[in-house]
Amino acid sequence: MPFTLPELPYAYDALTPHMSRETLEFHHDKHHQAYVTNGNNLAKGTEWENKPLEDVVKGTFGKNAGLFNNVSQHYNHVYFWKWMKKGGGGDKIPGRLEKQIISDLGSVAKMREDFAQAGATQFGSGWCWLAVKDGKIAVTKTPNGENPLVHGAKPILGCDVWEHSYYIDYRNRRPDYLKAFLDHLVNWDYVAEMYEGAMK
Ligand code: MN3
Repeated sequence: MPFTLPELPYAYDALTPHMSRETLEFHHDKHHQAYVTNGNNLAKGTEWENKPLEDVVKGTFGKNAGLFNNVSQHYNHVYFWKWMKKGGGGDKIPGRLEKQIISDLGSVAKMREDFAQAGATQFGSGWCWLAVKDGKIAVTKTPNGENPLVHGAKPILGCDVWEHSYYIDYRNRRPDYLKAFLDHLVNWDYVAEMYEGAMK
C-alpha cells in the first residue's frame, strides 16, 4: 500500500484556542500531505515501495536522505495528531505510566520541565520526545524529521517544534506553545497505550 494521509481524529476546531483550525488546516492538509506525496514519489520503483512505514523509516535512515525525511515526517505526524485531544494535557497520567515516569525521570513535574526544555532548546526544526529505550523512559530531542526509532528507542509522545506547528498561533513564542501542548493538548491515554506497546 502506498502511504496515505490519515484523517484528523477530531474536528479542525477541536483544539482551539491552543491550536487553531488554521494551523491544523495548513499543518495536516498541506504539510503532512506533502510528506505523504513526496514519500510515495520517492519510494516508487525502489525496494521501499509498498513496504511498512516503520521499516522504511528505519531502513532509509542515513542511506536515503530524501526518502527518509519524508517518510519519517509522515510517521511522526501520524502519531502527532493522535497524541493530542480536546481537553487533554495536565497531570492526570494513567497509573503504570505515571509510576514509571516518576521512577525514571523523578516526577511528573520534572518530566514536563525536561520535555518543554528539550523542545525549546532544539535548534531549528525538530521534535522533542518521551521514548522508551531498554525498558526505561527518557526525554530526547531530534533535528528535522528524525525520531527515536532510528536510535533504537520507541517514541511514546512527541511534540512537533517546526515553526509550521506553532507560528500561526504563537508566532516566535515556542515555549508558550510547548506549555499549551502539555497543559491542554496531550492525550495521555494514547501515550499510555503506546507505552504499554513499547514495554512488550
Ligand atoms: Mn509538522
